[in-house]
Amino acid sequence: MCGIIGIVGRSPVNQAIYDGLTILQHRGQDAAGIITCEQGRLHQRKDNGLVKDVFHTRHMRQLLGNYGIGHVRYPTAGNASAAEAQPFYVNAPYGIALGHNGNLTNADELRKIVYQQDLRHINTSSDSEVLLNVFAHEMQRCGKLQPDHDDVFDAISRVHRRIRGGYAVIGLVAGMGVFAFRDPFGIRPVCYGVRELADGGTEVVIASESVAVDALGYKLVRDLAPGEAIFVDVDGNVHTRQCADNPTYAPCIFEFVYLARPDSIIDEVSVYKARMRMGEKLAEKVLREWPDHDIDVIIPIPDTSRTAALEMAVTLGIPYREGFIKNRYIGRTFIMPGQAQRKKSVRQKLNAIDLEFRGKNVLLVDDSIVRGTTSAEIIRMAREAGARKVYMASAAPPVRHAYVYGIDMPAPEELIAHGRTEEEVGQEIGADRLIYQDIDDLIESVRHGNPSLPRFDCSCFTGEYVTGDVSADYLASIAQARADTSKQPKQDGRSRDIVAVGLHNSD
Ligand code: PIN
Repeated sequence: MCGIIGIVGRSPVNQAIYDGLTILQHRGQDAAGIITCEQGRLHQRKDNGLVKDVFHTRHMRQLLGNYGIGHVRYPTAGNASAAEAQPFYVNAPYGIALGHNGNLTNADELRKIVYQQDLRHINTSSDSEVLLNVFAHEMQRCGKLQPDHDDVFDAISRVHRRIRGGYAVIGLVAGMGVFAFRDPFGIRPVCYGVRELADGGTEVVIASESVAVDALGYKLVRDLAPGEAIFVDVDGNVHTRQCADNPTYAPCIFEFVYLARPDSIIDEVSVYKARMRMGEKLAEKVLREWPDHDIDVIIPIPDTSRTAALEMAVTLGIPYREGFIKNRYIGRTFIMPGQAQRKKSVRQKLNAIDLEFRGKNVLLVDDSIVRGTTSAEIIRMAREAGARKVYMASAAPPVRHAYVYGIDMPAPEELIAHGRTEEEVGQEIGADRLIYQDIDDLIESVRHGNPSLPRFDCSCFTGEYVTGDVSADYLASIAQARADTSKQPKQDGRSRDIVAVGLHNSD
């Protein structure tokens, strides 16, 4: 999962892109990058690290220009070196920069074609660099010295025909403007907003989530439709066009479960409200299947699950208590390598308030159970704090399958629910009872906000892949790639020489 942003302003955009990336930081804490354009010249800064650590004053001073794009990365494919921080850049044709959120399921095949037929060199193992070169090749085919937005849209239409997967792309053509497009299933989110200036000018922002649009002081216009593209020229004129052959909505439901910020609205559904409904549905399931329950108190496992847990408590008429306090200075546990480290970090991250547990039957609520390591450790902590019985509820159904559209989900063998029944998972994590959300209830929780959404990508729960091209061979190859990567020592990623070819990368 990654975050993307692009801004066409009437004054320097470096600070606004930086602020936007900080707002989108939850979508990726691994690397960050910005490319701006000033009088046809591109300026770039990218590196591994959080936004606040990648951009120093000296970098910001060099990111000149009134339009630009930015990216925060959470690694999904390839390795995690600084050379693979995004956006990527090619100097032919025109000077194009591009970053994306998602994953291309035919990246390996494309990589070969880009090399053998398009005669282009790919310098990293990132599928974003492949995507950039596919786009650049398709732009080259228009053959004009000064392309216009129709040429960009024609190129994007051809790109859609060549690439597969889930992707939300942000890009920039030097001297022309900023463009973005969304995969034909709308798996990954992207929206845009505008701001009218007092002098009559318009500024435009395109971002992964509406929270960035709001917080930067823009008015949300709408989400891009599946397969749709937007082009904003340097004067702030907005052009849009449907560029996919058979677009159909199937947004990723995991955005609503956990990935997106609750204050975002995706595809016209409030993430916050969707999480509230997940809590309500889960409570209804408890009442239906366990009417004589003996739950004394509902305790969320912070942060994401709070919204659902509170709504569960309200629906069940049971007290809600913040029994775990989170150290806000520690990052997300699943970005730390190794099970032992993950276990230890749970205790560094969360501490129990014993009084809220002592002698009580507690229902702990989490947004999802993935590896189950955190759940098992937290259940132990609840018992140590004196709980009589510890029940567990997950606002999402069992995660049993690989995720191929751009979330760094563990391989199936590492998923606690893979090959296990719900009861077995409950035993494995040490819960006295485990309640999972039903898939239909999860879908209904989200769809309620926008009944026109025909379906969702629920692949990690169901094993059904909406793009229809995910074969058993592909799943085996990504599992193998994951296993190989985990054997390699993590690069320190300081090989910045290859990121700066033909472009000013400030150090
Ligand atoms: C944590 C959100 N959420 C907690 C992410 C843990 C699965 N985990 C997914 C539960 S927070 S595990 O809100 O960002 O703090 O099942 O893999 O152990």
